[in-house]
Amino acid sequence: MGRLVIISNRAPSVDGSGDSGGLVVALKDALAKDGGLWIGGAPKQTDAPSPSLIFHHRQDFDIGLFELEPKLYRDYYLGYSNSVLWPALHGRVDLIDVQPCYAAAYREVAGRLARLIAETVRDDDLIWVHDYQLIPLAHELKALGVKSRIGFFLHIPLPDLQTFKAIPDWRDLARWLADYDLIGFQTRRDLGHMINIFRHTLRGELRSNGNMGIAGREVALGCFPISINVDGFRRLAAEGAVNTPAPSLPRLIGVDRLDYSKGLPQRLVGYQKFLESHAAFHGKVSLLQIAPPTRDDVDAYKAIRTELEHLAGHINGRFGTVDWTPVQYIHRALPRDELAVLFRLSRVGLVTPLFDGMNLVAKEYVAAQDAADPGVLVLSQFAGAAEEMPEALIVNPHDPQDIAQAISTALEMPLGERIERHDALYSHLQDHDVDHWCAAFLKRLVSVERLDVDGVAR
Ligand code: GDG
Repeated sequence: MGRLVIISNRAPSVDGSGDSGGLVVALKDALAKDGGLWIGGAPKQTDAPSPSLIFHHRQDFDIGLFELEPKLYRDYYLGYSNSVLWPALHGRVDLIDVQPCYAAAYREVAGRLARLIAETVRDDDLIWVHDYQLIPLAHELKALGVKSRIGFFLHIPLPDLQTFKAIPDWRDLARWLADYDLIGFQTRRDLGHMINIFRHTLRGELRSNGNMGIAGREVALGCFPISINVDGFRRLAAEGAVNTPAPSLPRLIGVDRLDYSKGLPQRLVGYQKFLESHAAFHGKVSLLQIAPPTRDDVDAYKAIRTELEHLAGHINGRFGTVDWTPVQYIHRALPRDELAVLFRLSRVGLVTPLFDGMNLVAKEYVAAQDAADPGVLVLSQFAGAAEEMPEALIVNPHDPQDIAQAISTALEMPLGERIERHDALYSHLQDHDVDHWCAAFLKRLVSVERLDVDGVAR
């Protein structure tokens, strides 16, 4: 077996700084094993992009950076990826902004990237492509004669067939997906949607091994819920909390990129409902919402920021007193270690997206808790994490009454029940951490039998 080659829209930092969260932590060990390579976009785009990958050697793995012209990058990333695919795949077809130059840029980037990758990969390398920005890559690589096994993991949700068909290029997207050897999803929900889309669009047939027969070949599908470094995050929280005073009031916490999929206005409306119906809690609880900016060049993101700031101001104006601010809102990213401590010292974690592939904050909140006096997780039924975390208080994020009720249940939950729920959540997480996720995907990719529909090995 050759190297593991990871491909994503953004490459990790060349010097290893900023490796503390997310994918890099998840994949580092697997990459370090056999001299792995990570190919991803350079942090800055340039008017004179390099015609080849720019290689950097890190101690743990190699990095190959690709550069794009700023206009092409905008149309591919802010345009097609985040103004067409992101809203559509999150079920927000009302927010899709279709411009012909966006789709052209998306294909152009995949085509160019494939040519760069084809120059460097060998047949026995294992290629793992990440996320919606790069769906056409396997198609482009195969057209160039690349023989490596290619897997794809979708970090965000795949919606149902009707919603999927709102994307003008939905047939192409389905075909491009079918060119992978293995497609991984966060949830059974998304996997079911893929099966349905393949059946309808490409006459896919589900086989007894769970793979689909499509256009003369077999595509493997699987559900691989992503996770976090559970032990590492628990330690970060526990060690940081030693020298941090507990907040003066029981705290509710929310931590989300400021994105319309995260249900932030709905969460604040739910909190407002709670305050309306629970006067006894006035002055006795506070909500800390951390919502760092993201993609703020896209109009829909400007709108959600205005809406959230308006609501936070409204709640504070309506309920606040000289001594009490019901909502603390921070529109900035905080360091990861500070977040871990804030999670640990918050009585309730509010994770209420309208639609989310997984939602790592839900897992981080649970991992950060003090097992002897844990807080309570309130979790949207539409977060992928809900499939694995039934011991959370599961809510409908569209129903403010439901959120209000869950907040009050969480705040009043007896210690015994909090411990019981937390124990169950934590022990599941311990057995399903990020290493488990990575190993499960790669094991499946390596073992995919590459058969054509007649059962003949390719
Ligand atoms: C996509 C999918 C899927 C947030 N604010 C700060 C900060 N964060 C960190 C969180 C968490 C991460 O960012 C966010 O991860 P999520 O999973 O919650 O959401 P997305 O960014 O939308 O990620 C999602 C994920 O991919 C992985 O597959 O779960 O469904 O949408 O780790 O803690 N980190 C720091 N400061 C902040 O202010 N340091």
